[in-house]
Amino acid sequence: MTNDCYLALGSNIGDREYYLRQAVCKLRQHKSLDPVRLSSIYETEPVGVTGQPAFLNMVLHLKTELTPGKVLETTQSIEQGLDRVRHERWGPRTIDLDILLYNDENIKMNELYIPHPRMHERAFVLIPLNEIAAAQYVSNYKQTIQELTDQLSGREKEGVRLWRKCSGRGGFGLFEN
Ligand code: A4P
Ligand code: MG
Repeated sequence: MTNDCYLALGSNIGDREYYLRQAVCKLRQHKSLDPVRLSSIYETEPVGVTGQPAFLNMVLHLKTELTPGKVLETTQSIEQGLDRVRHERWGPRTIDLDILLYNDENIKMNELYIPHPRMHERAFVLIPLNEIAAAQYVSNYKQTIQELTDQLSGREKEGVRLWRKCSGRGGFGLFEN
């Protein structure tokens, strides 16, 4: 499969690890998606709407033949299948699947912005992404993921704590059904 795509996964309701695991399983089962690398799982303080439970966040690198629009359709249908109910923006959720990067393309469609518009300032995205894609250059920001991560403040980094180490191909063992 020819295109490189990075997804961010987040959960802060119910059995958070279960929802992450289910989402990874469903992505692996899709015939046009080939997940190749996982980050570790991090526990993170909520950003945006505070006063909600802590999140588990991770990042996944996958290869795909799907267009970005089709990847979004797929991730949204996986969210629906995992009890995702949309109440308030940035509010609590069983599972959130965001597309971070698709190759090094800049995409601005009605319902789809890639790179994800807030990824460059979010420790809960950059720290896991830096674990698996530090050297990845993002033209939109004219910087690598490592450089973006280095610009996070100490306070932002403190809000992101390693929760379970499971990066690399071997990490998929944790996500078998
Ligand atoms: N959309 C546009 N671009 C994209 C993209 N690149 N990937 C559209 C996915 N979706 C994209 O998303 C709203 C709309 O964004 C969709 O209809 C889609 O067409 P949503 O998932 O329904 O709602 P949301 O997740 O509440 O909004 P959004 O904008 O994705 O929120 P964020 O910015 O992802 O923030 N704190 C911690 N610690 N960890 C988190 O994971 N997540 C959020 C959500 C806030 N605070 C958090 C975390
Ligand atoms: Mg989202």
